[in-house]
Amino acid sequence: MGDARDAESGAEPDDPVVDAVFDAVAAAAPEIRAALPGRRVKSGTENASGESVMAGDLYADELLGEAIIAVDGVGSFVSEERETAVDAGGAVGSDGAYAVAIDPLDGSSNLRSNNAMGTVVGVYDAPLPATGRDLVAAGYVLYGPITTMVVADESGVREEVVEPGDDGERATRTVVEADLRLPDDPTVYGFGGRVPDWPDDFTAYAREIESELKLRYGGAMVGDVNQMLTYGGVFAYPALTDSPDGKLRLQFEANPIAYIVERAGGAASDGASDILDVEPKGLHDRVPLHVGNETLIKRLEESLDG
Ligand code: AHM
Ligand code: MG
Repeated sequence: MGDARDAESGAEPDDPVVDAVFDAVAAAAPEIRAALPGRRVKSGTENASGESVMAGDLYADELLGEAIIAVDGVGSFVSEERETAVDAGGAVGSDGAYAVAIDPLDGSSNLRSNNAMGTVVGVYDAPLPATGRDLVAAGYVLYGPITTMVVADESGVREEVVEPGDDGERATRTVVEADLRLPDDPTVYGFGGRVPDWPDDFTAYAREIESELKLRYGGAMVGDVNQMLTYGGVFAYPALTDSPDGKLRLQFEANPIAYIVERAGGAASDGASDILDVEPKGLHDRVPLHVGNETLIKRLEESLDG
C-alpha cells in the first residue's frame, strides 16, 4: 500500500511508525463507513466531556483503538471517548515511542441527518496531555461522498483517496494531492455555536467576515475545515459567553487540525496565541479554535484584543 502511494506521489518515505499509524487508520476507514448505517442511535453512555456517545462513536473508537495500539512504536493511545490513556507497551518520548490521540467520529451528531463526519488523528512524541509542538504528524479522514485522508508531517500535507480493498484485502491509499496548500484568496467561512452565545468581539469579527466570504457550515469540524483548506477562508468554534473554552478538545481536535492547517500555510489561534503553544492542564481540555488564512487569523486576534 505504501509503495503504491510513494510511486504515485514521488514523496520521500515517511517515519515508519507514523506511516503504520495512518495505514491502520486507512484500513479501518472503509469498515467504519460500512458500519454506520446501523449505528445512527445513541449508545446510552456519556464520554469524558459529558456528551452523549452515539453507537457509531463507540464502534469507531473500538476499531481504531485496537488497530492503533497494535502498531509497533505506539506507546500510548487515547481517544475523546475514553477517560484515560491506554498503555500500548512503550515509554512515550524516551525510547522513541509515540502517543496517539484520536477523535474517532468527529461530528457524529451528523449521523442522524446523514451529513459529513470524520476521524481526527494526532501523533505526539510526548506523553499526553501535550502541546501541539509535540506533534510529529496529524491527519484526518473525511467520510464524504468520497473517503479521503489528509496527512500532515514535517514535509508537508497530502490528500489521499481511501478505498476498500478487494476480497478481504486491506484498503488502498492513493495520493491525489501531494502538496496541499491553502489557497491565497479566501472564499469560505464557517463558525460554530449559536450567534447569541458569541462574545461581542467575536460577533463584530464575524459581521465583517460574512460580508466578505461565503458561509459553508456543516456541523462537522473535519468537513468544515476540509472546505476551508480547499477554497481558503476561516473556520472557528469560538469561545462562547457561557463556555469560554468553546467546545472543541485540544488534544483530539484543535492541536491536530492546527498542525495540519499550519503545515498547509495557514494559521491557528485560540484567540490570543498559536494553538500549538497552548499548555494543556488535562486530557479533555477544551479550547477556542480559529484556523484559516494568516491574514484572517491575524484580524481575528486583533478583533479579540480590542
Ligand atoms: P464531536 O466530536 O462530539 O462530534 O463534537 C465536535 C463537533 C465538531 O465536529 C463541530 O465543529 C462541532 O461539534 C459542532 O457543534 P454544534 O453541533 O454545537 O454546532
Ligand atoms: Mg469531534
